[in-house]
Amino acid sequence: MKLYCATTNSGKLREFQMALQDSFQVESLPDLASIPPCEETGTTFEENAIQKALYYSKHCDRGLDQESYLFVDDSGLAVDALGGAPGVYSARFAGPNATDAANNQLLLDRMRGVSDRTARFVCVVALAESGRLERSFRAEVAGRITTAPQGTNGFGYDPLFFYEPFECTFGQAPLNRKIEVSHRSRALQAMREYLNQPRTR
Ligand code: ITT
Repeated sequence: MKLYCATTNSGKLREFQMALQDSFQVESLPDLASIPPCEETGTTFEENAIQKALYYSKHCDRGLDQESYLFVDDSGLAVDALGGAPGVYSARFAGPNATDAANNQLLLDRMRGVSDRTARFVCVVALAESGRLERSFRAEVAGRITTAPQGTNGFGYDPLFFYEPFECTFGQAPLNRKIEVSHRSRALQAMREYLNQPRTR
């Protein structure tokens, strides 16, 4: 089965393709660059994921394969000592169009002197077809925030996210190891199991 995805984040796209490569052909929605970006006005990952999935899947019925779903992910970092921030604002923590480096620096500034450094990455994957929501899938992975960036793998907050079982940050772990345990791959695994079940459409 072919699955279309819609994301403007190349780090996510790489992980989608890696995590699903054994089961599905994952392709970026054709003409994504010409579609105005979806506004994300929700206050939860679920709301934003569903908003994006419904928006982009409406563009999916123009000449694409009949039996194709589109999925998106809305994800972010929730830091306990910051009351769950940056949360749904993770991509724009340091302002609209903020770079990963600026977001990471702001997070380090906010966490200076804070002893409780527990955090989690959260991902909600929403699956839709022609403007109709099929289902959404949520997953998390727990870690803690370092006091300086470590590693250059991955994207976003990966260099600041220490994952105890690996004894290193996601920025230091090879991508294939992150993909075994991450919030994104767990949510995608739930979607894979759902799509592999017999169902009526
Ligand atoms: P799309 O909406 O186009 O998919 P986006 O980057 O704006 O791209 P989100 O609104 O879901 O996506 O924001 C996700 C942000 O959360 C992302 O930019 C990172 O800052 C952070 N994030 C999510 N997953 C991450 C991961 O696996 N590693 C590091 N940072 C992550």
